[in-house]
Amino acid sequence: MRTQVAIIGGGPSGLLLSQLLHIRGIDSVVLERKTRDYVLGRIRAGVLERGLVSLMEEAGVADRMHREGLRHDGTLIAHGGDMFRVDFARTTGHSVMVYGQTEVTRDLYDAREAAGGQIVYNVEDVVIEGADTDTPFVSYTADGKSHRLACDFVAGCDGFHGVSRKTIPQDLRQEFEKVYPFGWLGILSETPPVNHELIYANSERGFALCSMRNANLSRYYIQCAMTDRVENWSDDAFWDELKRRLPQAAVAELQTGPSIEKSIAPLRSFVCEPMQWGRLFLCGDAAHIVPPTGAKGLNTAASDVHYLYNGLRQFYEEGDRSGIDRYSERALARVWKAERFSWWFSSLMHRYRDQSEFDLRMQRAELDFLASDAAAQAAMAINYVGLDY
Ligand code: FAS
Ligand code: PHB
Repeated sequence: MRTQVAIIGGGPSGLLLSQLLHIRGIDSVVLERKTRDYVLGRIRAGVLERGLVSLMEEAGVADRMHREGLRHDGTLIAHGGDMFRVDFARTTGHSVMVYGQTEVTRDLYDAREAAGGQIVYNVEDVVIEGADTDTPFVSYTADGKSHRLACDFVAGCDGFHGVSRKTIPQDLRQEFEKVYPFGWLGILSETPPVNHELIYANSERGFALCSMRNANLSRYYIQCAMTDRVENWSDDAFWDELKRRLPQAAVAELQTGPSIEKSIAPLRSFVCEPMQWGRLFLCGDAAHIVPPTGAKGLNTAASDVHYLYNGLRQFYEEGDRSGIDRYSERALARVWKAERFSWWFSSLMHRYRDQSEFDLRMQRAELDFLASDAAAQAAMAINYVGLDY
């Protein structure tokens, strides 16, 4: 079998790239380890930057997002029992779109399958060969048979635990990592959101986040120990702890109910440099990870896809290699800014066991500065709605 671009991974990165390439008549094959339903069953991101909204429009998959997504012009930040609002629209002229990653991925799967896109599910034993030559290929097993997919380029969109990053020789890779000493316990409940916008809370008991998917589907998180286990948390225990971490004005509006999903996610910052090797290009979680505090994981995957898609488009349409030759340099310039914002916002909003009294005073001073200074809020807002590509 042969294609122009072999895409490893059928998550949002791989599917968005495949759909954008399809729109420009560039052929790709997506190799996905799991089934479509398994991928759609993972509850992940909830907030889309303006750049990802535009890419969904460019990919022709934005109709349902615009119908069902929620435009948010700001967010609330709670600390010390009080709350203040950061107004994205007034300070940046932009908003964010609240529309779950599950729905983004579903729209992309539907579009690829409607267009007859080639997606191979349940692949195993994926090996990327000859990435540093002009004739790369991908070998894999599917339905018990061995396959060989010849291609011009390979897009490694297979997430943090995939094979693509490890295909780059270790002596050519530099990896940067920070593991946070806590995790996020998240639940999904069929209840009305506590507020029409998100609430990020820094309380003396730890971080909490009130988010949503739609008018009757809420997503809540509380900071938990990295050794914590989801079976240690009954629904009642979760709701009681969430209430302890929110201001009374929010608690008064909170509607609780049974969880329909409950999971703990570890938090880490991670970047692999470079994000390309020969004709292999890493996109999304295959190359970088952020703590979800700043809602940058999915959105930084999208900016990678923007740079790679345009580089490949220029190569095929104009014979211009500059976009693909500079992919890693261009993607990393924005990746590191997203890493910084995610690290800054995580450091601001979480409580660390080893924080000294001085550290706590610094955190409170930073929150007071953000609460009271328009320039500080504008700096947060432009990072939150998404920096330019
Ligand atoms: P993904 O991991 O989504 O997709 C990679 C795909 O590759 C998967 O479908 C996998 O099955 C497949 N794959 C892996 N190895 C393979 C192989 N060898 N062969 C073929 N296929 C292979 N981001 C936010 O912005 N907000 C959040 O709240 C948030 N919460 C998160 C919670 C969790 C538990 C996790 C893990 C991540 C969270 N993220 C969040 C980040 C998340 O949204 C990612 O940024 C996003 O899924 C990145 O998309 P992809 O790069 O496509 O990677
Ligand atoms: C979510 O809705 O899952 C979500 C929203 C904002 C974040 C993280 C997660 O910063």
